[in-house]
Amino acid sequence: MQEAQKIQTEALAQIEAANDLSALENIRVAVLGKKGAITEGMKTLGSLAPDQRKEAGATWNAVKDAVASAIESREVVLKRAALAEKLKTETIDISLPVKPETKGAVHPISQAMEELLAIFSDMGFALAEGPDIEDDFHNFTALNFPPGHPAREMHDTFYLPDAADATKRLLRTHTSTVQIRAMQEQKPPLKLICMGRTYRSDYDMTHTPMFHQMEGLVIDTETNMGHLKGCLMDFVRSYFNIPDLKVRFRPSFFPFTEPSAEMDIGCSRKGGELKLGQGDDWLEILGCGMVHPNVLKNCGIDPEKYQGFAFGMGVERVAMLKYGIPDLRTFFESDLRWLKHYGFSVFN
Ligand code: 2NM
Repeated sequence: MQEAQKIQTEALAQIEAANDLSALENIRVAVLGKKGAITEGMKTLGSLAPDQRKEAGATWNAVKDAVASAIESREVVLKRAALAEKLKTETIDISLPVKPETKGAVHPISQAMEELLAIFSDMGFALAEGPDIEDDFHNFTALNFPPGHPAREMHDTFYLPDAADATKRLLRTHTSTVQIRAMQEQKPPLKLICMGRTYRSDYDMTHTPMFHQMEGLVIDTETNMGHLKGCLMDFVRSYFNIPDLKVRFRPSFFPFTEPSAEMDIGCSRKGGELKLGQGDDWLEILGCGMVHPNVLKNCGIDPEKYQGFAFGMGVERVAMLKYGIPDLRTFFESDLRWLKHYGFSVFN
């Protein structure tokens, strides 16, 4: 059995000295491979007497395990070093000046969010911000999605590994999480908007796994559906630059508002061409409603004293309508020719 010990000692020394993954692989083949030293050693077990075989078998197995685990640990170290080396050579100095031939432009999403912010700022709304990585409470529970409610599944949520304290973490499926945080942290009256990235596991002609939302929230003692209608009518007329744009409200459902509605704007689809502010057809533009008393309660606001309205829209959708961009997925292809065509000047 000195043979087995000798092989182990030598192999462990070689493994420790291996400087790259291919050297390590050569050692593995030489020791554990089909014709490797340990494999050959184990083949001799058959010729031993039964009592000797038991003891020798245990020794060879222990040697085999020790060598295999040493190779595994060395492999982790070498892989980490190889990655660190790769990262060192692949760094990009983002402080370098851009190449003159890759002149950029303001992305239509950024442009649309700037325009939305300007309009709502003028109306007295403040901008609120919050994290993209959220927890189940802020994304669902506080918004009156009961546990096990099918709407939770409908959102095609991207879940992350649970936090250390076992809270369920996820990528926010809507920006309402920001408004929940604002209601928890601030005292009414509130008048704020939020906008940013949202995530749902969905990909087809009209859905991308990441998209942008803009939402608004107004809370005060007397706030009612009339305020909601006036505010949103002013908004679409200003955003689309059509002073007499017609709107209509249709009943809808969201867990976090009651009553809930969808707002349409007047349009024409004559000859297959969409024209806003003309004809007598309708186009859905946003969702809205009076904040559900449960939502207020969940955020520490007394629904007997306060009430409010909220609304939300897809930034890609309103950008496509305003700028005439036909295909949603092109927003995320990083195609410079597309950006040159649909992008905006920084100085505009
Ligand atoms: C929508 C439609 C209706 C909404 C509700 C809230 C909150 F947090 F106050 F409850 N934020 N946003 C809301 C209401 C969003 O998007 C289609």
